[in-house]
Amino acid sequence: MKRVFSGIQPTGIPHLGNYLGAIRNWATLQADHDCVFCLVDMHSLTMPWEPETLRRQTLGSAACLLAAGIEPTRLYNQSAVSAHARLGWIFNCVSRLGWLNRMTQFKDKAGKNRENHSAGLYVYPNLMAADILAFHATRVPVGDDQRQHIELANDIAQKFNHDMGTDFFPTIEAFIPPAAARVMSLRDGTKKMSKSDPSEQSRITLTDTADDIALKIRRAKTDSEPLPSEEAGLEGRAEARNLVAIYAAMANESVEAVLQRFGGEGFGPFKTALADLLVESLAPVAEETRRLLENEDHLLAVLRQGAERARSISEPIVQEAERLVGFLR
Ligand code: AQP
Repeated sequence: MKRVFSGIQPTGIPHLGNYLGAIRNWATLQADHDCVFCLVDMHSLTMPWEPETLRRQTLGSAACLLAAGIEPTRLYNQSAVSAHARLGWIFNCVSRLGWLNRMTQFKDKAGKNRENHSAGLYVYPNLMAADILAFHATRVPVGDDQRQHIELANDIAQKFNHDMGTDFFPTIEAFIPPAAARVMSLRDGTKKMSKSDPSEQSRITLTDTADDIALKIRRAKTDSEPLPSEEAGLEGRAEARNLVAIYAAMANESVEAVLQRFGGEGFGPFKTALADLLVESLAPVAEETRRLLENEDHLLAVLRQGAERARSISEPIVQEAERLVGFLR
């Protein structure tokens, strides 16, 4: 059985992009993969953070994932398992500055004011490689935005193997869902939907009520043209494309099929149908999340149990990596 590793930053409540790009696939993969799912709280320190908010959001994210169908024993938070930090440091020393300089996510997140960002943001992809390889995971379900980081993780694994004269680390395969691989902001179809976008209206979260969802979809930016009947008609219409792609992904239909149904109409009826579809799938997740959040002790116990399992898998792997680099035990 192939091992899957995937993580999500507890930098906010998971949103529709996280759901379609990651969480929904995680839930499906559990049936026939050995899955390890991680709340990557160490990655959350790469951008400015507030301790109490991080604590609250880690619990909130745990509740959302469990409500979305993640099995409790497969979930834990990264900082509770030391294998991540230990292998992350080794990879900091294997990875090359030239490789990190090419990472577009660093450029996007750091913007023009690079000198002021944390060193953690810069070496984030090295820790992500360690997250995966500490478990010898070979399949990593991620959104399209993470493709470059997976390629870097493979470069690190190969260089480690080459330098240490071993074939210890396996090759990782990014598992990118074809539909809605990148969900865009509801306010700007050229920006990805993100937890850190200051506008609440830019994203649908997994704790939104049915009313929140309906309102956000009603207010979602569109243009004044009717929907086209063919995919080519979405060219240059980023917001329309995004909403149609979301509908297609949620309904498990092709974009063409959605346009055949709604093409030629204005956005009104389409938005109503999209809101209904989203409410039907996401409102029960939000309700279950709220229920789980009422019992913080239970959530903490679930994470502790998940961390124990994660330790039992990663500890022998990271100890072997430490032996290979020449550390004494
Ligand atoms: N908009 C998106 N569309 C599709 N997939 C997405 N993912 C994130 N945003 C989208 C996928 O969700 C998983 C977890 O992502 P993450 O939270 O660890 O990091 P991120 O990509 O940095 O997500 P955000 O929302 O943009 O967080 P902030 O604002 O904190 O940086 C990943 O598999 C990712 O591909």
